[in-house]
Amino acid sequence: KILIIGAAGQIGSELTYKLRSIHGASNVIASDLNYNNLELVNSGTFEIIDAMDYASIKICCEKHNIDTIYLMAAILSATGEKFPMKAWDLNMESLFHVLNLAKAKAIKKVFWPSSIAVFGPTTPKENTPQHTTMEPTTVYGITKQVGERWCQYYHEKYDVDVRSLRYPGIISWKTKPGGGTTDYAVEIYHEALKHKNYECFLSEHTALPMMYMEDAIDATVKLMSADADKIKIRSSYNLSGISFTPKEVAESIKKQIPEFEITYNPDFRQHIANSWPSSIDDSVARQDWDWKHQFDLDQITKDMLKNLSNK
Ligand code: VAH
Repeated sequence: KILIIGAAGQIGSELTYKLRSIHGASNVIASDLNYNNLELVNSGTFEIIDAMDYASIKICCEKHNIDTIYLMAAILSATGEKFPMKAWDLNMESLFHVLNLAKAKAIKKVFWPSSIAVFGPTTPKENTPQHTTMEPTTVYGITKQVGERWCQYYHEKYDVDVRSLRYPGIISWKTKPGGGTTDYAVEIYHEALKHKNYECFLSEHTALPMMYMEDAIDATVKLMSADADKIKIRSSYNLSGISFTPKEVAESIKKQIPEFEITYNPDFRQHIANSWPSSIDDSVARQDWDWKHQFDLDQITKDMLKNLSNK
């Protein structure tokens, strides 16, 4: 059975629904410290787990006969800059707990998300390659870089089957993201519908790698179901869909809502965004396990506005 830690989060919640549709609801246990998402809590087995508490994770695995864990709990880039040691503690302790359960053969498989935040200002910005200079300047990015090192170490030293993706910014409508720098690309759709204008906290030409949630979930399912011998990268795979700037997403929205207006008022998150690549080369993921994204910007815009209007 599958346990999702951090199931109430932006990716965790959609991963829960998707994995339940594939494996059956009774075979996917959702867990989080936050139990306020009643749709999620009432959609199947839900356990309250603190990702930093090894005992509660271990007990849950024994209780539900878990063999695979998706560790989706983390403090993201913007919040991590406000609470550096909390971000380090949560992001690292939770990873060690899950890797050590796998090392002890208490579970068989682990998914752990990395991020384009592993890259820094000295990384080539365009079509950032799988193997390159990585000097992250955010606490979140540091936890993802060192987390990748530990994933590769546990795979090579203890034969742990841990798999990982360097997610770009992810756009979705079901569950709001929390504390990220790419969150503007979600907020802008909510504001476009509510107020027909949006004050963007990044400057208009800030290009960042982005992806629609459906693509991110498909990539995660594809990676985790691939034969182990196809997985050549045990740190974390570059993953990319599209790249766009706030100006480009505003133009895409204007095609649907002509009177939409955007203004720019960059805040501390501009410095974080400036340290990240503007586009990613994910050719290694494409060749190793046949990855391909589907959604382009206008398709994302149409799907976001349609679903947010119906919500
Ligand atoms: C963040 N959404 O903004 C996350 C993600 C690449 C960005 O890691 O921190």
